[in-house]
Amino acid sequence: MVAERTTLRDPARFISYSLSKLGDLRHLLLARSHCHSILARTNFRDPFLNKGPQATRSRVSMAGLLTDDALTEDFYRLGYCKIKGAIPPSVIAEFSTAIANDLASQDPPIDIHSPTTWPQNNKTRVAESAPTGLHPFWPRLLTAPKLAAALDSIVGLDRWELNPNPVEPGVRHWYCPVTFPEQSCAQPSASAISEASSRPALFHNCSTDVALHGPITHPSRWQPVNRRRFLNSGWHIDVGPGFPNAGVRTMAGDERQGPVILVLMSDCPRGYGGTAFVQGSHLPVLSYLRDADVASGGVSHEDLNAEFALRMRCLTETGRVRIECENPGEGMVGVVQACGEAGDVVLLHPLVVHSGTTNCSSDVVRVMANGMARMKGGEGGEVDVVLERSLTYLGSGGGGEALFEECTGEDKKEAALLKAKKEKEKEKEKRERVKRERAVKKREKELRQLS
Ligand SMILES: O=C(O)CCC(=O)C(=O)O
Repeated sequence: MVAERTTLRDPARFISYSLSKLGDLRHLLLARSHCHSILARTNFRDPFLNKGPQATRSRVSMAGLLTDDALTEDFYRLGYCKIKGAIPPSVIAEFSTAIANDLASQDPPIDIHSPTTWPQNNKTRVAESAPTGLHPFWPRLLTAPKLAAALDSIVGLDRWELNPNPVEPGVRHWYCPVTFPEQSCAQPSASAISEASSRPALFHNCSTDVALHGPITHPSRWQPVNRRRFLNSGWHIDVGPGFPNAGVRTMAGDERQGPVILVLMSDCPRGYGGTAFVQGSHLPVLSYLRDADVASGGVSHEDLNAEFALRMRCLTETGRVRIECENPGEGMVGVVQACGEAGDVVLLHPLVVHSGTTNCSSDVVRVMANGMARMKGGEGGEVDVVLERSLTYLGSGGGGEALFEECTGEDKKEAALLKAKKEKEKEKEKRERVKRERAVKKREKELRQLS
């Protein structure tokens, strides 16, 4: 009775309650979320979860760290938040040793401290490790208090859990991409890597950075790339451990698709290979997912991913993706990088579009542990809290608005034209280089004959 009286005093809960009598839980949640998303624009605080857009309270604690409320606000509005010093140094040290030992046992073995053993070709820039659940650091990693407090605030008390990797081969909950410096990968064929690294740089840097005119390996010139350094091909949304690519995503969510957890295992300043993400991109993805859910009961993960990879390609190839930009301007999207110190954690919204990047340091290997929180069902059996809460942030201006636009035929045409133009320019540069090299050789030969 008390619960019902409380419900009746609150409009959002009243709608929920009434619709619940109709029975369809998924559509009930959507209806309530629509209601919240209207109220969100008037700075509504969600009484159900006691959270929502807010700007009045201090964002910083006495210790100078972001409060859990501020982290939650960043997570839902921008699509990410950073928890400084979340993982104790001793855990980082043990986890790092496990990764190093794992790489040393691979074929060919990689010694993380010895550049001559690092990948020596320009095909892949990343080695992968996934230490098994046998290591003793797992419980301390998975119960780290700052991380737990942030997840309690973002997802809700008792609505998430973290799992270690399995002891035997199986679905891994964590994997660690180890990204080697571009320059070291360049050995022994400098020309091969400069060719690979100079794939058309179509991104705009926000700052008027002089280093833009410097070498492509300068840290300010980092770029989002896939494993094989193809620019613009690494953008994706995480599928979640064990969730099939062809599986259908809906607004009901899935326990395998909670917040993405990036643990920085090495210090990662700007340009040192940190994950790149599109600020605010979770909101257009969410809106697409909601529409697909209403129209046809959801969308497969691979189709969702392909749709937003294509939108990123269109935006990039029409010059509307800006690097290191929190306020990219109308019609543009801003890309930011997960930077920080070993032990910091960056939490990404499960729908954020993100990518690996080039490691432009001269000799620092980027080590990161990438996991995902598992969602736990609530009393009514519903799994997802994050998607539902995110709906209240639609229209809150977190950035990424340009991603709401589908690629138009014109965009696609323009992108194709730009691509063709770039390729022509590259061909021309190559022809001129060959011509210059031939001229030098000819001259050298003449000089040799003269002497
Ligand atoms: O290497 C990175 O920073 C990105 C990794 C990533 O996004 C992924 O594998 O899902």
